[in-house]
Amino acid sequence: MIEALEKLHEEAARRLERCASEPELEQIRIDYLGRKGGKLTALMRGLRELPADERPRAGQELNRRRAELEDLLDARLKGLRENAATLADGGPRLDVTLPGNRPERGRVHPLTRVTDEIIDVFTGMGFEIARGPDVEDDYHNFEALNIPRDHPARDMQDTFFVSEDHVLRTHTSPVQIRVMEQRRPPLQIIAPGAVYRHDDDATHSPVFHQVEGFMVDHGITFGDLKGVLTHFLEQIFQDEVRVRFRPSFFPFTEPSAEVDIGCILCRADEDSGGCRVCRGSGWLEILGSGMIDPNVFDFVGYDTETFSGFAFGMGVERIAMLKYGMDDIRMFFQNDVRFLRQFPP
Ligand code: 2NM
Repeated sequence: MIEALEKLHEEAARRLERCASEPELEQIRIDYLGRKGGKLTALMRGLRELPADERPRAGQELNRRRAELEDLLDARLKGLRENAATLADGGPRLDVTLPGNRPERGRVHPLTRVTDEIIDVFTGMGFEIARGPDVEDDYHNFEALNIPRDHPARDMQDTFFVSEDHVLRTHTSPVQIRVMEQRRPPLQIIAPGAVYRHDDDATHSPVFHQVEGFMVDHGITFGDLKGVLTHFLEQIFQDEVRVRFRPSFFPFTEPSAEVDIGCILCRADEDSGGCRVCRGSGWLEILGSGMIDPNVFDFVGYDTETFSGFAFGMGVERIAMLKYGMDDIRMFFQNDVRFLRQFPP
């Protein structure tokens, strides 16, 4: 009797586990607890045939099992109804106590970082930021910068022409011309932005970025140029950097100087011979600069007896490549996340 009860219970529990609908559940209830054909009910009836001394214990056990089965049936019914309600409601609810999916933080592009650092140093010295069009007319890109139509300097820049007399600006100097046309000294301006040259290899991109700047007032000298640019380089490349001014030529400045820093890889050791960054010279060319040519002042209508000024220009990619030890400019524009992820957020 007890054994038969055990078997019945196991059988009923297994069926309940697999049961997936209310009608199925009702059938299980009938099969075990039904008044007529219920298997447990049949065992209850069999009690009478048991010897009188076994009856109380068997009866107790039967009642216990019956109650247990009723509980199981009720619990399963509740579960089935909850599932049905959840599905009818459009699926499982969002568990707001679960930890969220943390979105990956974006990063500032290395060229933007370096541009921002350059801008910060100059605004710290009182410079303003100016911007201008990427498509320039011949006058602002060349003519007013003392680069006349047949001047050989126009061959130095491989220009993208948009039309007969419009070009993609080859430098940001035309922005300075536009500022000088509209305003009077004292002026301290930098012009950051994209520039375009027909050139494409590991160290030249057809689109790259410059920061150019100038300062014009009464009595600005080459000493001012040296002071401002030395401070700038010390800020960007850390204090111990060595700075060297070397005579050069630009059509828009006279005199002109290129500015070098001691090599940041071999630390300006001129005897080191084979450093891959400075190619053994111990020096890296960073800036072009000079005193603004009086011809440029004539174009914008400044009195060359009253005002003087200096100007300078630099390539953002070149500075970023030196800072981050890169040898291919194209990395900046491929947007490969393996490259971009190396710069901290
Ligand atoms: C350079 C080097 C030297 C420059 C000159 C001017 C302007 F408009 F004021 F004349 N802007 N930038 C300049 C001077 C740029 O880049 C290598």
